This record gives sequence, C-alpha cells and structure tokens, in this order.
Amino acid sequence: MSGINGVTFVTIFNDIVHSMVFFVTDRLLPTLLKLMKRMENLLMIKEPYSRRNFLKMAGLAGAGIGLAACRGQQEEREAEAVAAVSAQTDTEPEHGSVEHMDTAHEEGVNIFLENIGKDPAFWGTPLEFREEDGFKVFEITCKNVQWEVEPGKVVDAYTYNGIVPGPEIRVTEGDMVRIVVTNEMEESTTIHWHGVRVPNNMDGVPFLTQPLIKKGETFTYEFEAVNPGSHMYHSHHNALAQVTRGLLAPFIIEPKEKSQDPEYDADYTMILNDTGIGFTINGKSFPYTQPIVANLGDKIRIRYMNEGLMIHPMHLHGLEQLVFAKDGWNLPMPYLNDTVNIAPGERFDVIVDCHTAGAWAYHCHILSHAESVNGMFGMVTAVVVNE
Ligand SMILES: [Cu+2]
Repeated sequence: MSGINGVTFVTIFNDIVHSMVFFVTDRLLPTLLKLMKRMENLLMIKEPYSRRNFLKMAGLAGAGIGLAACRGQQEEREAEAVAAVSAQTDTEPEHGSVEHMDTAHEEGVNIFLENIGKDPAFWGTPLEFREEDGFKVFEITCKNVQWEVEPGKVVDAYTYNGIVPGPEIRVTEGDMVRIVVTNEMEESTTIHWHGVRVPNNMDGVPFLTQPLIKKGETFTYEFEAVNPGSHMYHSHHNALAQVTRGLLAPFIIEPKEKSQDPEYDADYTMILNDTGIGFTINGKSFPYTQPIVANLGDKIRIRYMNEGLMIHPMHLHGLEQLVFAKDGWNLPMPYLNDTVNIAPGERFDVIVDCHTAGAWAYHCHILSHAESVNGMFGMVTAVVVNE
C-alpha cells in the first residue's frame, strides 16, 4: 500500500469494478443468454423462451452479480435495451424447437388479425380545445402511469394525459395556440415543439429558454402556428428516459390552403419508438399494433415520426410510397420508394396508392426490430386493402 493513499485506492477500486460491470454486461451478455437458455431447459420451464422471460432472468442474474447498482440508472436502461436486442437477435432455434417457432409465428399473426378494429385509439387521440381570447387552448397534464405495451407487458411510462403517444394537437396555419402544461410527475420536465416555429422563449429548453416545470407546477406556452406540416412535441428534460418512455406526441399544423398538399382519403400518424418502452408503433408492439384498413383505390396519407434513438427503415410490401414532405416541408420533387428510412427526430409524409387488394405486411426492415425466433414482434403492422 506504500505510495497509495486511501482516496487513490478507492478510485482505482471503483475503476476496476466499473470495468468489470462493463465487461459483464456488454461483452459476456451473449454467453450469459445461452447459459440462461440451458438453465431454462434443465429446469424444464414449459413457457417458451421470450423477451419477458429474459428480462425476468436478467433481473435474477443482475441480483447475483450484485454490481448493477454501481451503474447509473441511465446506463442500466441502455444495457437493458442492448440485452433486449441481443435476446431478439438470437436466430438459432433450440434443439427440437422448430415446431414451436412455426407455431409461435402463426399465433402472433392470428392474434393480430383477430384484433383488427379492437383498439380504436391506436391511430391517435385528438386533443380537444376551447376558444379563449382568440387562442385555441389545450390542456396537458404530465403524469406517470403503467402502460400496457402488449397484454401482460406493462411498463413504467411518463405520459401526456395518461396515454402513449400523447394526444394529437392539430391546428391550422395562422391559429394562435395556447398550451397549459401541468406537471404531476415526480421529475421536472419541459415541452419542446419539435419542428414548430416558435418565439425563442417558447422553445422548451430548460435553463436556456425557460425554467423547469417542477412537480405540481404549471407552465403556459403561447405561439402562432406558422409553418404547416407534421411536427411533434416532446420532453426536453431527462429526455432519454422521458421521451422514450412516453412523453412524445404529434403536433400537426394543417395548411390554410389545402391544395398545397396532395389529395388523400385518410390520414394516419405513425410514431416510431424504441429503447424505453421497446420497439413500438404508436406505443404498441406487434401483434397488438393495428393495421391500416383501406378500400381499393384509396390514397392514404401516412405521417412518420421517429421519437426513438435508432433509425427505422419502414418497408411496405406491394404498395409504393410517394414521399412528398420531409420534416413538415413539402418537397419540390416528391419521389417513390418502398422503404422510407426515418432517423430520430425526422418526419416524412407519404401517400400510398392502394392499387392492389390484399393484406400487405408493413414493418421496420431492421429485422431485430421486427422478428425473433418466436415470430414477428415490435415494429410490424399491415395495410389491408379491401376489394
Ligand atoms: Cu426499426
């Protein structure tokens, strides 16, 4: 110990512990997963291997290692996300599980088909407003709730008015907008109007443009809706957790002159998210997502919004997508494609011409966001075109 004082020793010890934690969680994870699978088989656990089981077992393993507490909460969440992806990217069936793989896949699709129309809130909940002093006044309450991503899978969520994504605010270009935000969460927060032109003091960045909205406090945002398009609103405080766990929502400004946009028969908003509440479309994971149901010949507008931490190339089978706007700005040259790659923070508006009848798969093409050995999950839905 000569030459090393107590403080230095503690620092070195901490560094060693942190390195071990990093090594265990990030390097040895695949091996641990395989071991856990073997344990599962040995213990004759009847329930098939699933992400839920994995998370349960990962929790046990974490308690065994007893070092997780050394990492910050944020790091733990990141590790959790990595673990979830690793679990989902394991493509090798266990011995004798091919039958199970096929059955699980079929069951998922059957649940999806049976659930069509059973979640009418899936494609968005418009926020009611009142007219006051020439303003459209919206009220938002931030609160923590238990959110069901899929039946049986309940997560701790941060929400606007109790739902994920938050309610849709839809106004018209030129409207004066007032949003009264009350914070009932333990954590402080602010709201940033992503893509919306606002005066600087309404931009929602704590300490830079406004004080935090602490627990029990109310803050009022006011601005004119100037730039039409598909925008968003979300938290700008502890955002890695608050946004990916639910403080995210669409903010749509309709153009005063409708002829600026292409014509369409129906309008859908698709919010992509990952990490906090997992791979989701509008707060739900396949098979509990809803399809877009259209009639032959319909033109469907889809507003993509990515509130997650990863890119999501959204691929639609059978029907091409005409991209006509990026981040709310209409493009001088709209273009056709079948896969729209949406990065975090980006919005794309597309028109889908439903020219061929059928049930067309529609999913993120990063396959670990959409499919596992147990069938499809996460960012998967469909466009169903009726004859
Ligand atoms: Cu994806």
